[in-house]
Amino acid sequence: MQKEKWWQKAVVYQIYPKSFQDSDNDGIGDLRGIINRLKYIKKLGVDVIWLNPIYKTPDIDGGYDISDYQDINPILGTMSDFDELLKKSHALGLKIIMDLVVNHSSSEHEWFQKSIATKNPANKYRDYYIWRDPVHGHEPNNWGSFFSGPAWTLDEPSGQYYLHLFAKEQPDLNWDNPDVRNSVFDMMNWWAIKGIDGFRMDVISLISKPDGLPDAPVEENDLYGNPGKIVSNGPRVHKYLQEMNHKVLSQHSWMTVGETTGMTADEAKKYANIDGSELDMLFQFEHVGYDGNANASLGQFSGYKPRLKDIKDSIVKWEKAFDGTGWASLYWSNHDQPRTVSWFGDNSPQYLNLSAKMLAALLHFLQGTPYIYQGEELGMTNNENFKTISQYRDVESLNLYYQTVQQKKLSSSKDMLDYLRIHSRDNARTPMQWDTSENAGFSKHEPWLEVNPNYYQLNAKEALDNPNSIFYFYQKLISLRHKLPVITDGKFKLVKNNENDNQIFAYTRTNLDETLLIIANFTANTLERHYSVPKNSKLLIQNYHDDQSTKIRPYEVKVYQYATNSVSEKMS
Ligand code: TEU
Repeated sequence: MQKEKWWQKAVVYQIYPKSFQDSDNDGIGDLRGIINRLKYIKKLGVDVIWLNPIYKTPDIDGGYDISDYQDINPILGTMSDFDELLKKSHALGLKIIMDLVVNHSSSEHEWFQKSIATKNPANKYRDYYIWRDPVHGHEPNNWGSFFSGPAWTLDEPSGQYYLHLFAKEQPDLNWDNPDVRNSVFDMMNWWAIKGIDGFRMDVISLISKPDGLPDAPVEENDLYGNPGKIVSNGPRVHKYLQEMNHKVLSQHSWMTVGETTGMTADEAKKYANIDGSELDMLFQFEHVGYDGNANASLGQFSGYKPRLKDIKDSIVKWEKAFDGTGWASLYWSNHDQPRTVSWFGDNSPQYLNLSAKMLAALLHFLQGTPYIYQGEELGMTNNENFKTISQYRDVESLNLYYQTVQQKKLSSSKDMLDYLRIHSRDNARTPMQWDTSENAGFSKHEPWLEVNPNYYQLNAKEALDNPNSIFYFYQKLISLRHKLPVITDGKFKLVKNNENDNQIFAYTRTNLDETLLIIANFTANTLERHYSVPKNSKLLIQNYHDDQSTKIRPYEVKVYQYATNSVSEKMS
């Protein structure tokens, strides 16, 4: 058994700074806004804050297009604001991890500006990015960008194309160039000296492109090949991450989490191996990617609720995959996903509180490090008031809308708006709802993205005044994780015969001393189930006020705790 690492007991709170709290009333959240809300975060009880990118950026993609990795976006504040945020967080016992976005930079980054200036081989920056000659007068291969259109843009003066897996303003860095790697590692060490506590690494599974950049498979109805299929887990990705580990990560007691698309369990174990040779853990997307596949050509944008069976199979698969060999990140949502309670739960007034708590408990008793996305602790929902395309700001949603409408993939643009209302990334990015004052207490200025009108009922002030709130439920889950070793080290097991239950998720966590039995109803129906619970067991946490034993009410979750050796005296 390896020695426990600090991040194995930690809970992370994710902040999307533009939407958290505006301190200077320009309509955009900022670092001083976060400083002003540290007490709130501390009250929730989390250990770590993950900040989405706060660096200098033209902000084409929510700051995931960085023009200076060692400077702060002036709209969010200054470097001295950042230093103060770090110092004040540390004083409260909160660690800070930053976003590391190095698969690509912004096209306004000095490296790219020098790269595009001339193709003369004496220009060392040309090779910082991925440039290729046209093939038969066209793009070098058939890859499409994840944000619609081709993944190549022609630079007319030099006659070459550069690669961008995301927007054309996000050129991909050439990780095969050792100068690029060393520049990135130096930059990471510069942040280490500042005293940060780790990095979340954006699309890190995409950094090593396949040799020869071959064409990618084209899905039905698509104009371009999907590079996701062949770029993820490229030939040298582990070599580069081991080099990063050697030159940077191993020198610090950080936590690192890789965002990895296109992940398999075998690959994942290489990235997040417990031997510490690469990263500590990773985000994989399987459990958030189910949607009933109503319209395959729209991929993630089809709007059908996921089935519990799929989610369960995926969670079980990943818990087992990492058991004793790696470590999982546990999350329902982030800045790219719909709101947890709207997608996985039921955001009707009747069931919002119950289903948000059920989802919280189900996730927080799993093995791994849980992440809470800002506002999830309040049960913030998708914005059902998004009705026209002009209300959206997200580049992915806008590009998809215009491409779909242009290509007439859907019968009407209204269908696309329906899809966006369910799945657009802007659902997660609406401003944090603090109280019932103007703009939910987020800003006195009109916010950069409109506030969800449900803030009158759903806000932090209301939650803090209500002992039955979702906020206090999360607070309790976090404190249980800190107190009970079984939540960190217990073996995960699905309850017998639960595999095919499409309504209830029931599992146990067991260590030598104690066992937890988690029973969660994913439906709005009252169900009858018989689980064996030892006589002397205690109800550790629940979202109803009493226990009706075999009756499991709508979205009910209950967690029993008992001594592991009492299992033998079980009664039905
Ligand atoms: O997201 C990577 C990623 O896989 C996205 O394409 C994701 O699948 C999609 O946004 C879901 O709707 C990361 C960041 O989290 C995202 O915000 C950035 O836009 C992207 O990388 C590019 O840096």
